Amino acid sequence: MYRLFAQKLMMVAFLLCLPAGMACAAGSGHIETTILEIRATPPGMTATGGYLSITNHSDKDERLIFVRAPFAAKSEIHTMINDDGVMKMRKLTDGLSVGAGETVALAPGGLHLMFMGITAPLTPGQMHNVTLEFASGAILRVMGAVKKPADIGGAAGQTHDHKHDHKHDHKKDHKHHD
Ligand SMILES: [Cu+2]
Repeated sequence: MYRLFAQKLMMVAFLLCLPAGMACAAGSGHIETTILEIRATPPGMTATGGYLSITNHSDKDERLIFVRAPFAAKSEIHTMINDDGVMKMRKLTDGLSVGAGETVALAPGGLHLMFMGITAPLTPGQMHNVTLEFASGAILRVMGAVKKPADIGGAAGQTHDHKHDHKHDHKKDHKHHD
């Protein structure tokens, strides 16, 4: 009887964690994110990028170590490096550091979540939950909105001048190979 009650309590605790951008681990709530923007994919394209900002409100350094998306076989954290004048994507094998009190922005042309092994096209307007796991044990379920490439980052006050650069970067992203 008591055990059943405890299970119910845990269920309630779990359900309370569901709203997007709320951290779920015991004693956390220290991580906040913007809505995740996922780049739409045309049919046949199996990899795409996701962008959001992550803020660590605590006084301890935090690290994003794992990403899970229901629509992708594999999700990674990538950065862009300049390799002799050629921009290339690199997996962050040790995760993404978010220092105490810091905000890290993932945006086209730089840091991004890389979703691979996508079997069905992601079309603008779709919403998908994506799970972010941090080194402290904090687990965050964020709401991901699929958007056209031109619409990504629009809320951040991008100008028309930047659009050219973004398209350029997207092409590079598409060349992603394992
Ligand atoms: Cu990538």
